[in-house]
Amino acid sequence: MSDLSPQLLSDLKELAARVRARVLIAVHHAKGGHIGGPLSCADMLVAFYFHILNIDPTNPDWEDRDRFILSKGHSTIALYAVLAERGFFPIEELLTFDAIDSRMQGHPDMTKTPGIDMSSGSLGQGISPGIGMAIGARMLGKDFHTYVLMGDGESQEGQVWEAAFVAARYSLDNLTAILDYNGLQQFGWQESGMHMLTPIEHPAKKWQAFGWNTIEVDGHDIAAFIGAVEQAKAHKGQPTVIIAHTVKGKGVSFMEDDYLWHAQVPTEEQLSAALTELGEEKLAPEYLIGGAQ
Ligand SMILES: Cc1ncc(C[n+]2csc(CCOP(=O)(O)OP(=O)(O)O)c2C)c(N)n1
Repeated sequence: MSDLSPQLLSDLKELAARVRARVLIAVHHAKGGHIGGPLSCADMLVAFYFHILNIDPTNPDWEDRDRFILSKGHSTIALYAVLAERGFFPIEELLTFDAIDSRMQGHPDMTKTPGIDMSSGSLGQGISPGIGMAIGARMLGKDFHTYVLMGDGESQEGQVWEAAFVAARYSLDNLTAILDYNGLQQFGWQESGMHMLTPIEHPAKKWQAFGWNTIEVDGHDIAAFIGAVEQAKAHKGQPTVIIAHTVKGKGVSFMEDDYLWHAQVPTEEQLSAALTELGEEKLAPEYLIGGAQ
């Protein structure tokens, strides 16, 4: 467990609520986008960009920075919200999400957006460039760390396991993967109601079989998550995967644990209710306040 001050922890929690609100507002404004996945990883992204990563928002291409790859690229609106809060670009730009020619594309584009270390969106492809970055750091004698955040549905892609095998083969202890283990993906199956079988069962055993060190943690407990990352960085001789137990749609009760909120645009009423639940009514766009009256 990390020894964060109570004040810092409370600031990070507040930030995570604000990031969730910004995700909902941006998707509502764009009339399209993902919600469940971004809300699932919001706490971890805040932990990374406000505490863990060695980065400089004024110099996003600083060559000694830690690298972060959002392999589950469909969750990028949460990453944009965190990057905006961290000062990589203006908050207002979030409202250009998914618009033609915007830097806030529906999936992250490293050639467009400051702070994005790798383009992604086609699931399964994030660990491979993460391996390249980790080997690159080793060859150049640099001590930056590379992190890759991926989904459990994403883990059905074969490339994930080819990459897992290679990372262990090279003993890449400067590479940490995070599995956003929310147990849902894009669709459910009728016979199981809102649920489907967890995309990847017993992930720790599987990653261990591929030669990785594993740590399990609650992905919404920011202090515990930061502690898990510190443990991962301290582990030598093997790459580590942090299996973060999460809830898809976390933070908004009527979106939680329901695959139908994977990618759905909230109505004005739903957005209002969600912002109230998050304690972020103050962020509600004017048209929404008008609409709700
Ligand atoms: C190769 C590929 N196949 C399908 C998709 C469409 N797709 C986008 S998100 C998603 C589900 C992802 O589920 P998961 O990785 O569990 O993410 P989360 O639940 O965190 O949203 C799918 C199938 C894609 N982006 N890439």
